[in-house]
Amino acid sequence: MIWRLVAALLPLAAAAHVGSPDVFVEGNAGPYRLFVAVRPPEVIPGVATIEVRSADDPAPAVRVTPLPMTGDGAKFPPTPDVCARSADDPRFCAGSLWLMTSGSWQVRVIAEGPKGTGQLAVPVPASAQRTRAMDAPLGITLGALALILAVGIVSIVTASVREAMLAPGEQPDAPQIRKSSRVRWITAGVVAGALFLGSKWWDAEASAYDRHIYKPLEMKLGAEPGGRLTVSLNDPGWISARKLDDLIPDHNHLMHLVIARPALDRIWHLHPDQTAPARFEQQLPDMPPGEYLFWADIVHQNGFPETVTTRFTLPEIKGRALQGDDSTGPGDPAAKPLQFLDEGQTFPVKKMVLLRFRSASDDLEPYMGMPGHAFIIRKDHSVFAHLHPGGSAPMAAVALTRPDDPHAGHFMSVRTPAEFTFPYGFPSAGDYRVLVQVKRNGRVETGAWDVAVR
Ligand SMILES: [Cu+2]
Repeated sequence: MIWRLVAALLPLAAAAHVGSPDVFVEGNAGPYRLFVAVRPPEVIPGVATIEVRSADDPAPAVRVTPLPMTGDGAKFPPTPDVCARSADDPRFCAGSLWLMTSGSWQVRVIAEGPKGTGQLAVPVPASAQRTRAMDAPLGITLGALALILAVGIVSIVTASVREAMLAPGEQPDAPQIRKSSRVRWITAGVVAGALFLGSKWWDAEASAYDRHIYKPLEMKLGAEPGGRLTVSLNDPGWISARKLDDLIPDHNHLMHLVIARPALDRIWHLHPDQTAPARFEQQLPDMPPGEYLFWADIVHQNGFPETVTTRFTLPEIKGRALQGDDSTGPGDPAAKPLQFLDEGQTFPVKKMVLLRFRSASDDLEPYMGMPGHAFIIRKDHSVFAHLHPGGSAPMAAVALTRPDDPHAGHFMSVRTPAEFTFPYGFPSAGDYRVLVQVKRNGRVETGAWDVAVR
C-alpha cells in the first residue's frame, strides 16, 4: 500500500546485547587515552555517529573512518573524516560515517597530537533492525498531493478532448461531450492502474527490504532434573552470510550463558560446551524450579556478536557443583565484593558514562582474563548488556581488529587493579540492575546494585 511508504532503505542496529545497540569503548590510540561511543544508524545504508572524548590535555586531533572487520576491505581504509571538536569542550569531538551494508564493521579512530599518532579500532556490528514507517503528516501530505495529481490528469485529459478544438466562446456539442466522458473513464482507469502497479512495486521493494532486517537467532532449551541442559540455536533466516558453525571463543568460551530469575536477584554465568554446530550442553548446579531468563552471547568468525534470548521454566535441578569459569551470585546480596563509587547517582540516557568500582583490598585476580565482568539488565528485561572494563565490544571482536597482538583479546592477564571502570551508555530511561563479577581467592564473587536512569 502507498501508505506503507517506507521512509528508508536498510535500517541498522547492533545485534550484540539486547536493546543496547550503541558501542562504548575505552582504549589507547597510541599515546592517547580515548573514550569512544559509536551509535549505529537506524537504517542501512545509514549514518553512524561517533563521539570521542580524550583523557589528554591538550586533546589530540581525531579523525575516524569505517572499514569491514575482516577480508580485503579491512586492509584499505577509506580517507578518514574529521571528528569535529566541540566548542565548549575541546576534549570532546563528534563525527559521522556512512555504513553501507549489514555485517561486521570497525571504526578506526586516529588520534594525532604533540605526542605523535595512534589508532584505536572499535568493532561495530551493523544490521538492519526495522522498517522505519513514514510519519503520518508526511503520509497525509504525499497522499493529498497524489490525489490532486490523479484528479488533475483526468480533468486535463477530459477537458482537452471536449474543448481543445473549439473556437473561443463556442460550446461543445452532444457527441463531443459523450466522447469526452468516455475518455474521462478510460483515463481514470489508466491512472488507477498506474497507482495500483506503483503500489505493487512499492510493496515488492518493501518486502525485499524486510528480508534484510535482522532476525535474532532462536534458542531451544531442554533440561533434565539431573542437571543436563541442552541448548540448540536455530537461524530463522536472515542474510545468507550468517552461519552457525563459525563461532569463535570470546574470553575463552564459545558461549557465555547468563541465566537469571525474573526478579534479577540471582544470576548464573555458565559456559556450555559445543557438542555439534549450534548444539551446546551444560551441567547445571542445584537450581530451584521456576521460570528463568536466558541470554547466550556468541561471536561469529568475522567478529559479529549476537545475544540469543529466551524464557524457560526449569524443573527442580539437583545438579553438580559449578566448575571452571562457571559462577553464580550474589549469594548474600548485602555482602558486596566491591564498592560502586557511583552508587545512588541517577544516570543520563544514552550518554557515555563510566561505572566506577573499587575493591577495598588489593587481592582481585583476573576472571577470564579481566578484572571484572558486568551485566546490565533493565528491570523489565528489555535490555541486557555484557560489559568489560574495555567496553561493550566483545573481546573476540577487539582481537580481530589487532591481528598482530596476541594479547588483544585480554584486557590484562597478570595484575588486576583495585579500581576499574566500565564505559557504558544506558539506552533508555528506567530502572536497571547492574551485576558485577570479580575473582578473589580463586572464587568468583558477584555484587548487585540498582541504578536509576532518567
Ligand atoms: Cu564477561
